[in-house]
Amino acid sequence: MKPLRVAVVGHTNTGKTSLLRTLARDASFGEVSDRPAVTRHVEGRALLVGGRRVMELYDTPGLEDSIGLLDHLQALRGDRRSEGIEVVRQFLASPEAAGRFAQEAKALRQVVESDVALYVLDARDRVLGKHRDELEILGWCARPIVPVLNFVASDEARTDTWREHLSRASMHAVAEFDTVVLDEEGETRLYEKMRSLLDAHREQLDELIADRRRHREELLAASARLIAELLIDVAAHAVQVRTGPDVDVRPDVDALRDRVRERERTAVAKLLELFRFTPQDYDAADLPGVDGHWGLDLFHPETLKRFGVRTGGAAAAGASVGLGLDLALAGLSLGTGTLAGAALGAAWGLAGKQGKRVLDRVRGYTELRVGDPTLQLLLAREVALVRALLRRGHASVEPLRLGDLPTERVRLPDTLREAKASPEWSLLGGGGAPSPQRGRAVRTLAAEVEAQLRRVDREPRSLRGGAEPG
Ligand SMILES: Nc1nc2c(ncn2[C@@H]2O[C@H](COP(=O)(O)OP(=O)(O)OP(=O)(O)O)[C@@H](O)[C@H]2O)c(=O)[nH]1
Ligand SMILES: [Mg+2]
Repeated sequence: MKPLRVAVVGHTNTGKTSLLRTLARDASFGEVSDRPAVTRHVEGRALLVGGRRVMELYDTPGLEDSIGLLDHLQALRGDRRSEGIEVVRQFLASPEAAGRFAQEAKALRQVVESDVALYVLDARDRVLGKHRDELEILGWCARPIVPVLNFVASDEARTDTWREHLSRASMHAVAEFDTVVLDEEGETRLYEKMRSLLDAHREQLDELIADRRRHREELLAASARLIAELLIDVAAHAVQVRTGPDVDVRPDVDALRDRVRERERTAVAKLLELFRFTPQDYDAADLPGVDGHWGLDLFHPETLKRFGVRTGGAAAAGASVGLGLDLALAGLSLGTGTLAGAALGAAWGLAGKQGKRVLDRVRGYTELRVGDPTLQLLLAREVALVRALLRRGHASVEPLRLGDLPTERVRLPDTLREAKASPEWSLLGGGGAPSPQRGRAVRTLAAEVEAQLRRVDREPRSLRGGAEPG
């Protein structure tokens, strides 16, 4: 079956190119700008399902002079009773279509050559003469038209006024959208509106709707897996260091932190890639731009506090061993040989099972590892990131914002406790191939993380501002 051809038309600056970016999940399509008349030519983009083109979207230049064009078309028609489409064809073949109305002609030609037109409106606009004329001209093209109210997330959107006006113009299948805030249900409704007007293309639109749903499920599962791998790597990682009055563990502490930071950066890069966003959307070096949250170092107690994680344990551990590293050690757990072996075993819950490592500590070794608060922070951050990515339209030009953190208190999954007793699960130290045990742990943890992602995803979403819950 031939792909469904869709012309995206409307006044300049209403977000036509942005709509294409969002529907195609492609932030690099065309040029999006506040300047008027940015798109100068028709440009197409296919939507694929299972490698097949099911829809072709065509971006068009904005209709600038619809008032002048309607006058022109009416003059062309004169007293004749010709159908609108004939007049439009006559116009498209005339010199004016290459001259004075060149931009408009490109858009109209694409409408005439398509199966349906999406007529994009800025819902913040007042209903003006130019809109009435645009609608009338599109009516002459004899193609089904689905008006798309864009910018509906804005406080100034006049959605009801527009619906009423469009309804008076006999347009009842109106879609609401905001290209910056991705609302999958809004997207589904848009396709459903098209389906209601295009019986011959039902199947393709159904396929597309189903594919989008499936894709979202895959995104959730794949994100959960990336987060699980990160957490297992970090939780299981342990470094043995000597302790004593004359030993400085700071270099070891710093090295461990750097490894963990780098590991988080890798995970974030993979998450961005998974959602088809580019590193420019979230620049690790440009930290303060992102709502302050990302700007806070993973190991700074203030960060833990901001993310609602209590620091008592780890910071206190650093202080209590009297190494004078209390704050410097925040976020890292410190097992220490200065404690009695029995107390230590109890504290770590490792006695018997991990005899040698306990013994090492008693002999004046200590084990550095990332503490629970930091693990909680990592989990909270990554969950917040995925939530923001799930709601980010590919037309967004603002830097990625995490918004408020998920309201749910982040609980550390049990699998992570097990990970702490299994340093060989971590690939952080450069270790060998992943073991089957690690694989199982990642799967178990990923299932828990996925459940958490679904919960935060269900949190009420306000369209305004995107990521923050209502
Ligand atoms: N907040 C918000 N901004 C949007 C939305 N859609 C588009 N924009 C912004 O509006 C401006 C115009 O968007 P474009 O997609 O370039 O508009 P266009 O209709 O293709 O414009 P021309 O090609 O010039 O006709 C850009 O600054 C976009 O970032 C939206 O739904 N919400
Ligand atoms: Mg454009």
